[in-house]
Amino acid sequence: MAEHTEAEVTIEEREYPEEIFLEDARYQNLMMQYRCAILELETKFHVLNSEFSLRHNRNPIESIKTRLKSPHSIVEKMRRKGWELSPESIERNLSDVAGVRVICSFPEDIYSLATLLTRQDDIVVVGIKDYIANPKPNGYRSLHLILGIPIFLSGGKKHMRAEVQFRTIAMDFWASLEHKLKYKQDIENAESIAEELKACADTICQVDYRMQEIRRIIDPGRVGPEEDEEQKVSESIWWEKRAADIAREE
Ligand code: 0O2
Repeated sequence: MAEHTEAEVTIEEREYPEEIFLEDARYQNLMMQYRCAILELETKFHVLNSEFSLRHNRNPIESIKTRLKSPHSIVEKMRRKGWELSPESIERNLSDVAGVRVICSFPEDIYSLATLLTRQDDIVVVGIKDYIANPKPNGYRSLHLILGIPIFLSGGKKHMRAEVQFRTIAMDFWASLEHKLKYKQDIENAESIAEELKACADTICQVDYRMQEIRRIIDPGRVGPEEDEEQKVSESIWWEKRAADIAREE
């Protein structure tokens, strides 16, 4: 086990342990590295969006939201999980300090983008949670990837873990409202509201796929339908295989 410095021993006893992120250069360095991973990912998505828009004559990405987990949330999660608080432990245990949310126009864009991104040879796929193929019981849908992203520092290359969430506009609309409602603890009829939210999620999902069908009819894009279908089939097979490989490695 790594030796504890004086700062790490006392930090657990502090009233506001998150202050260590302002005081200790090692924490500042770690957060800087996560910020770099976010920048690298953002650039990769901008490049993919530009290329996709040239090839298919439309932008698959509606918007990109990024967030660096706050020191307060990091400390809270490390405590909740019973993990020691140190820069090494944060890096080893947390996958969501760097977060990127990619909002796509249509469900098929999610898989196309995720495939194109994870095929890049400098990216390591650490984990996949496909809540679109397997929605959560409450109706939550998104594709989550945990990735190792290379960042290039003066001392050399290093991979940082980051969480990427892919959603359609409709899935994001539902998740944002559901997230807000979660914090309203004093709701009456919580059970029927949960059922209603689940029904909304299912309706939203149907609308997503109906809109996708409409788009295919009115705007097949520059790529011919046969080529498009062929590419989609090979992507879904590749995706299934990749998820199975990752699960086996875990
Ligand atoms: P924030 O502020 O969005 O980051 P873990 O992160 O490992 O402790 P878990 O459940 O294994 O927890 O991770 P998972 O399933 O990948 O989900 C993590 C994130 O997905 C959440 O982050 C949310 O952003 C989103 N998410 C997952 N489930 C739901 C859901 O039911 N509703 C909504 N609205 N969002 C969800 P955080 O940590 O909650 O916060």
